[in-house]
Amino acid sequence: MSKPVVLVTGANGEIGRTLLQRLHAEGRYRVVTVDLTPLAEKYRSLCLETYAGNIMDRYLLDQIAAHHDIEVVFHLAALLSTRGERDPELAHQVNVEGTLHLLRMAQNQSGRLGRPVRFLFPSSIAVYGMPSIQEKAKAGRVREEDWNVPITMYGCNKLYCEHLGRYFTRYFRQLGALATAARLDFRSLRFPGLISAETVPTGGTSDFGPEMLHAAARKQPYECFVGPEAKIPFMAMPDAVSALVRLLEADRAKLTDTVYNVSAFSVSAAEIAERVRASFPGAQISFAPDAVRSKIVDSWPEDMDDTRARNDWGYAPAFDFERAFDEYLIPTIRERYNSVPPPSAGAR
Ligand code: AKB
Repeated sequence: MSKPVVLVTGANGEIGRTLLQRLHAEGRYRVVTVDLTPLAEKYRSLCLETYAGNIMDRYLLDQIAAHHDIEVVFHLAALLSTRGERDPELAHQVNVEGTLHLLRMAQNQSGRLGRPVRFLFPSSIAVYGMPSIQEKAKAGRVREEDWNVPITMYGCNKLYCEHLGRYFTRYFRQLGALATAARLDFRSLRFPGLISAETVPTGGTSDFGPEMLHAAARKQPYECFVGPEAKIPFMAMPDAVSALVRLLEADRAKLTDTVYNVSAFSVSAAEIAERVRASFPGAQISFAPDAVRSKIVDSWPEDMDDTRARNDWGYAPAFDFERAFDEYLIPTIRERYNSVPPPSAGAR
């Protein structure tokens, strides 16, 4: 019996690279990727096939589906929140129309297979819109149905695609002959800011966390674009990939919804800076808040209530703030940059 085929879009991105390594290590799937940029050789060798192309190209997606019996889609390709504010129209095209093309392809594939293609979709904390710092502090850990009033094009895109996925899963062509055909199985996670030791994100507004850490490892000064008090939830990248794979494997009958909050640790920019300085003494970290990017981060909740994910499919992050730095970020980044900071009483 040949292993099922998984399609990963945006495979060259932050989540994509870590996911490819995880799927390869687990060895249960054959992986096909599509990304705007050719996959780096290190990752290409982990895949059955790699395609360089645009998810807006329906012909390419149909060709990929014609050559590979895809049973799972991890749709990671997206323009993130800051990049999306610089070109909202393009963000809509990629984030919404591109996603619709993938959903259409997965729906057609479900019909061909006679069973649902599982469609994993990373949504985001960006779907929330807290009206003020005071409300944000008062609300604390928000539930999935609270404050769904995003202030960015990216947040609007992610929220709408959550609803698109629910529609394809439960109601697609409910009036037509396809009403009883196999529909796809959409499963979505609302991620907080993600911090990877391997890569630095681009185009996001939660990027201040990883940017600060990687700049210190490279012994470069870092000017943080939000204020020290800016606070949102974060997650170590290995936990993000573990959550995606765990949700993929979850029993559909136990899932009470198609969208889940997942969180790990809620920290301020000042707390990240303090922790980075403890590991990289002499790190030059300053704060020069950008008014718009600060407003975006302030509109995101301090934390997300992930009780439903824990109850329905056993979500449990391995890394809290301290463990993320002590056991994953600092050791991996030091190895990556070969940057061993000078011995200091403050170093950990
Ligand atoms: C962004 O900053 O846009 C993303 C996100 C929070 O989804 N990292």
